[in-house]
This record gives sequence, structure tokens and C-alpha cells, in this order.
Amino acid sequence: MGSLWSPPAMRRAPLLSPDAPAGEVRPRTALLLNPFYPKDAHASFGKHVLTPSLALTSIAGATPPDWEVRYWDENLLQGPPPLKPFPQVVGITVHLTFAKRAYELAAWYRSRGAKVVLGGLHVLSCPEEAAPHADALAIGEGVQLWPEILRDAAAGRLKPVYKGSYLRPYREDPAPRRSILPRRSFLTTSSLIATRGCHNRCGFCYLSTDGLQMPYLVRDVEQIVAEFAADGQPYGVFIDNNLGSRRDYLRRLCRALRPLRKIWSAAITLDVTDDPSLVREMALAGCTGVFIGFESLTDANLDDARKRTPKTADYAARVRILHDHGIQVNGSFVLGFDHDRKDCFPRLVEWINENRLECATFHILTPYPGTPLFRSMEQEGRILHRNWERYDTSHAVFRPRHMSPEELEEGYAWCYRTLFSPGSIWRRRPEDPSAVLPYLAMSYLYKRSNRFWYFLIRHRLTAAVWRPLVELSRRRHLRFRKTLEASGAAADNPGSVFSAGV
Ligand code: B12
Ligand code: SF4
Repeated sequence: MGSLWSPPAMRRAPLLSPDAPAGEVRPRTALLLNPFYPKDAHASFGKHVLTPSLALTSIAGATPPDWEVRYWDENLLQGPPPLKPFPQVVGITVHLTFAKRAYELAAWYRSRGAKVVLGGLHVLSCPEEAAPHADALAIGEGVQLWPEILRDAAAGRLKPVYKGSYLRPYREDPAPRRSILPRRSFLTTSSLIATRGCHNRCGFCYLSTDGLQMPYLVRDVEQIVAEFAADGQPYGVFIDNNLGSRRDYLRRLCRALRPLRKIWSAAITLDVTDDPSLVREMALAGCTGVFIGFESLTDANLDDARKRTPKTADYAARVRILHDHGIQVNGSFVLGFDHDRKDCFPRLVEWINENRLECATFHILTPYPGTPLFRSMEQEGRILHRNWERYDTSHAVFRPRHMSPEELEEGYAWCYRTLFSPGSIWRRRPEDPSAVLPYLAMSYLYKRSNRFWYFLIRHRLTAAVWRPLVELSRRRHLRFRKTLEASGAAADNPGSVFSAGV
């Protein structure tokens, strides 16, 4: 596959020159960093610039008015983060795959006199590992901690650890500050979040990390509508773990979003299709794509993971309900469960083709530290190493039950290669002939054009090039919506240039 091309800038973080001079520390300035991580050439390089994570914009939203805050995402390929003006505080978000890079950045800034605060999922699951690299750790929910951290930093009395709770009402959080984002660099800056948590606790998911108490909480629908309207983008991406855990809330949210006449995608669980009237509300509110964790086509795997989800035999009929409402389906599948044998790869791709999923993402089962899955694999002596950089779901970091780690990695690569092949793209085209062209545009531009993406990202052209296509999709959707409203039931698939969320 041509897209296995991978330039150095997509594989290696920018150099942090040891002698780069830093100026005087400028008081009350904070720099927020999203560290570099290597991109998987099997997938689309466009994934990172589809929509930004809300970790840093959420923190920025809680910054007191007498502090200046800046943002730097190393994955936007604009070089190492700035040293001028030299910040008093550097806040870095840490996931396990880029923890090593986060620690390098921390050392670079600390050696020049900045105070470094580390937060994010990896700090929550491995605080002892992160502690030596930081002046302060923010463990758990960070929005409530950030103002206190900055106050303490200004007064020169930073504490080593701050702990935030996910139990306090979510609606009290200020809106994320999206104005700090480089708008040109993202397909859309409207990453939205309405809920936190999930009604499930799958054994492999970070939500089941030891000690993490994250009940399902929702924000007021008016808050979401106001943020979406204010950001001025035609397309939004809900980055919630599961926007559909409370159906009454999702229905209210849809009704509130409908007058905006914008389009959006979201991650949901397949059980929202229990109620086709809810799927219809989603479509009428602008939902053009959903990201669904199908995980596996084998019920025993889902039982082992303790995922409460419809039976796999029902999957196809439920996909149909979404398609009938013009909602594209991006399926997420995990490879390497204990009941997976080598025949799972062709079976899976055939199923995706047959059911015409517009897009799919594959993930090698990855035991995240602190989860029940990690504990059981460790007890069974199946963890191969703790090189977190390779815990990126494209490497086998454990010994699978019915194949070798190499066979699992080969199967994963084969699934992507086959799914992104012209034959598979063609087989999965929408049934409605007028939707075929936008679908093909999405498939080729999004998935098979990594050289193009690299060019767009480096030259900060992502928004400029995609915006007209997004607008086109929005208009198509509005036409489709009219038909749907008039029909009182499902209508033909309108097609979209992109499918589903992150
Ligand atoms: C947007 C997103 C992306 C984007 C952007 C990623 C990026 N690094 O910029 C894209 C699409 C590129 C992406 C890619 C991937 N992602 Co992703 N992604 C998300 C998603 C959907 C939303 C993140 C977000 O905005 N959360 C909302 C914010 C507010 O929450 P938060 O990050 O936890 O931040 C809070 C606290 O942690 C804390 N905090 C965080 N940072 C800091 C920093 C400071 C200084 C302070 C004080 C506090 C603080 O305060 C914040 C507010 O409370 C999450 C799922 C989710 N809903 O969280 C998955 C998620 C983070 N991704 C995940 C994975 C596995 C991946 C991939 C490996 C998947 C793949 N194979 O492609 C890649 C690799 C990317 C990588 N190495 O980071 C996993 C991580 C699992 C884990 N244990 O690490 C998650 C949790 C999804 C899941 N359910 O499994 N991802
Ligand atoms: S359904 Fe998805 S978000 Fe919810 S616990 Fe399972 S994997 Fe995590």
C-alpha cells in the first residue's frame, strides 16, 4: 500500500537543542504542550489534525485572567516548542505512548528555570513514574486544579501533587478556550464534549483503571449549543467516550442542536439502535457519522471484556438502522482477544465489506497499566515489556493466546492494507448512487493520501483545503434532512466526505 510511506517528521520528535538559549522567565505566563508521538503509517496521517484533544483547551479555559496562556502541539510539525517568551509554568499532557517525550520536554524547560506541571491519563495511572520529571503532578480532573496550581506557582509554593475529583458537577467547568488553537491546522477546532464516563467498564478500557472514579456526568445542553455556535465551524466532533450512555440526555441534546444546522459525529455504543426514534433524532440534529466500538465479532471475547453490548449476530441489522438514517459508521475493532485465531482477520474484513462500513479502525489489544486486563496478563506472565511507546495499539505488547505476537501484528497490518485497498473501498460504497462520489472522495483523500496530508500539515493548509468539502457535506446533509423530515422515517443515505469521530 502506497501509504506506508512515512517521512522522518512523522516518526521522530523535533530536536530539542541542548544549547538553545532561553530568555528571562516571564512571570504569569504558561505554556501548554501536547508532545509528539510517532504516527502509524497504516492509518491516516490526517487523524491527528481532524480535531484537537480537549485536554489543554479545557485547562486553558480555567486559566485566571491575570495569566497569559499559550499552546503548542508538536504533532502539527512546526518544530520544537518555543522558548520565547520563556514561561514561568509549562503544563504538559501525558499519555503512555508519548510519556518519554513528555519527560524530555519537561527536562528541557526545567533546566532553563520553568516550573513543569504534568497531567493526563498516564499521570493518573503511573504517578510514581511521572513524579521525578515534574515540579508538580495534576492527578485526575485538571480544570479544578489549574487555577490553584498557577496561584501556588506565582507564590513560589508549588506542591508536588494535586488531586482532582471527577465527582463534582461537570456543568460547573468553564468552556474550553478554543481561541488558543492554531485554527488553520485542524480540519475543525470544534471538538466538543457533553458527557464524561460511560455506562460500561470494559476490562481493556482506560475507564476501568484502578482508583478512577468517573461516574457518567453530563453538561447542560445549552452549554454545548453555545460553544458549538461560538466556534463558527460547520462540523463538530464529540470526543465523549460515549455520547449515548443516557438516552434521555442524548435526545435532549439532539433537539437543542437541531436549529444550529451544523453537522457532527460522535462515539456511541451500538445499543442506541435499540430505539430507532433516537437514531432519527440524531440524524435530524446533524449527526453524519458515528464511531462505534464493535470490538469483536466473537461474543465470547465481548463477555471476557465484560462489555454489555448487543449480540454480534445483531450487529448487521443495527448498522443498517444507522445507514438508513444517513449516518455513516466508523467501526472500531480490537484484535488479539483470547478467542481470536488467525482466521479472525479475513472474517472481520469480509464482514466490514459486506456491511458496507464506510470506515474502520483496528487496534491491537493493549493492556493499559492499572486496568484489569493488565493485571490478569501480568499474573499470567504474558506482558512482553513495558516500553510504553509501543503501547500504541499498533504493536503486540503481550503474548496472544492463539498466535504469535508477530502474527498478530501481521494480521493487523493486513486488515488495514485490505480495507484501504481500492477493491474494498469500492465494495463498501453507499447504495444511493448520488452518495458514491462524496464517499470516494472521503476514502481517497482521508485514507489513501498520506503524502498529501503531510504537505497540508506542514504548510498549515488543513482547514483551507478541507473547509469547502466540509461545507459541501453540510449542505448535502441539510437537503437529506428535509427528505427525512418529510418522510417521517428513514431516507436515502446522503453521503459525507468524512465518517465519524476520532
Ligand atoms: C481526541 C483524542 C485523540 C486525538 C488527539 C490525540 C492527541 N494526543 O492530541 C487523536 C484522534 C489524534 C487520537 C489518537 C490516538 N488515541 Co486518542 N483519544 C482522544 C479522545 C477521544 C479525547 C481526548 C480528550 O480530549 N479528552 C477530554 C479531556 C478534557 O480529558 P483528558 O485528556 O483526560 O484531560 C483531563 C485530565 O486528564 C487532565 N489533564 C490532561 N492533561 C493535563 C495537563 C495539565 C498540565 C493538567 C494540569 C491537567 C491535565 O485535565 C483534563 C481536564 O480534566 C480520548 C477519549 C476521551 N474521551 O478522553 C482518546 C484516547 C485518549 N486515545 C486513546 C488512544 C489509544 C489513541 C491512539 C493510540 C489510537 C490509535 N491507535 O490511533 C492514538 C494515538 C495518539 C496518542 N499517542 O496520543 C486512548 C488512550 C488510552 C490510554 N490509556 O492511554 C483514549 C483514552 C481512548 C480510549 N477510550 O481508549 N486520540
Ligand atoms: S464502551 Fe467504550 S468507552 Fe465505554 S468502557 Fe467500554 S471501551 Fe470504554
